[in-house]
Amino acid sequence: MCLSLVVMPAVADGDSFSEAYKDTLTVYGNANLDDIIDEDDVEYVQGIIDGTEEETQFADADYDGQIDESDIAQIELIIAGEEDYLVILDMDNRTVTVVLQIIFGLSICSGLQEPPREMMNEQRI
Ligand SMILES: [Ca+2]
Ligand SMILES: [Ca+2]
Repeated sequence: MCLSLVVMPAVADGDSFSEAYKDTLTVYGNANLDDIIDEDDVEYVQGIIDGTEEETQFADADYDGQIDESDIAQIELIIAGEEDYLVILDMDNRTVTVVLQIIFGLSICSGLQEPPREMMNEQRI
């Protein structure tokens, strides 16, 4: 069964959003505010816990309001691809928790779908 639930950016504030977060992956866990979640983010959160780095908007990987070891655990799960959920900031500046099992289901579904007819028409022009 294919659900039609897709995390789609709203067009409206897309410009100001991409201005504000130009090169930043807006996923909680991206503690150092670059464009990827990797070991550097683990180190960065450790730095915040140790008091050597500034807290950042996306350092609270599990979004429970505090930055601690559980955020490092969540980031390590993300790196390993084993996270149960992701907390992201969407294009409307809303914080959204995405349960990944749904996404996996969707990507399997969409992989089986034919391209939309409108797209095919456009390609013929
Ligand atoms: Ca990062
Ligand atoms: Ca946390």
